[in-house]
Amino acid sequence: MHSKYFYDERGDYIFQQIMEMEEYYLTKAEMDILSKQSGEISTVLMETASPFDLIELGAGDATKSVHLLKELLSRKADFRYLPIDISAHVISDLEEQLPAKLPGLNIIGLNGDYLDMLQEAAETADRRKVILFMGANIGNMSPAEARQFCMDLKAHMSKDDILIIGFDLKKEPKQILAAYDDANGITSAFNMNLLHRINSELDGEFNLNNFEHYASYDPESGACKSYLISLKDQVVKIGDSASISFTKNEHIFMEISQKYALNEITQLASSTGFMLHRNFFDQHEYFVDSIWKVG
Ligand code: AVJ
Repeated sequence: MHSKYFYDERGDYIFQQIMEMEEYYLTKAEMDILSKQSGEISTVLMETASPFDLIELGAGDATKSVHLLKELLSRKADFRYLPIDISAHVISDLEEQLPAKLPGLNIIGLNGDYLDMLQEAAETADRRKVILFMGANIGNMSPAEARQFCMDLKAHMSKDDILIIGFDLKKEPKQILAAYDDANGITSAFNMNLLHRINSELDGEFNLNNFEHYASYDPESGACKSYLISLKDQVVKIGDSASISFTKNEHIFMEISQKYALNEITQLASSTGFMLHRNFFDQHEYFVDSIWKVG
């Protein structure tokens, strides 16, 4: 299942609720980094004096990047902000709301897939690029997919370009699991929304009561995975011609949220052609925003 299918309007809304959950430490941790260390991050971005495009992959509501944008504006950095998001309304909201919050911000929103839009952004300008890929969005890829994605990013980058990439770190397994198996069932609703989407957009007949959310975390591989488990033998029609049969306890794999150890991040950078320049941690060291440079 490609993670982009989670984020229709309802999915965006449920994800907002996830970010506000007590158990979901990731957003708070990255907010801690951006709110306290945007000054130092800006210094790194401005070490080269030339103008740049700040391209954010999966910008969402940009509540974290706002701190960095503020800092760059106050330092009179010469840059444009190009948020990329798969949700059209996310992009139109940003274009509407950010300039009011951040006077002087030059913003050009791009709605679409990361790499397509990155290509488009690269074609419109020959300025150096700073790419933000935060929020542990890379966690939705398997380690092999993440490696391929970093190589694809690298192929779109040139000398003096910078990548800032957010990883959720391996930590106490119970803490990780709780973030994806919350007491109020919000993560369950996030997953169920995909069945709901199939029902409404593809004329499916999933009965959501016949499935149950199940999350697992494997401290060895760092893979946190979520599934929907069929509660009985059932056949689900989708549209006029398709049907899927499930046996009792059969699983649907929904999502991976991969966790990384620091040495795995260093290894990922170097094996995909980057140089790890600096790591920024939150106060608990739950999360890292890692700055990678192109040779
Ligand atoms: C948006 C990929 C960072 O994996 O933590 C949260 C998505 N899914 N709870 C994550 C998600 C279920 C989230 N990312």
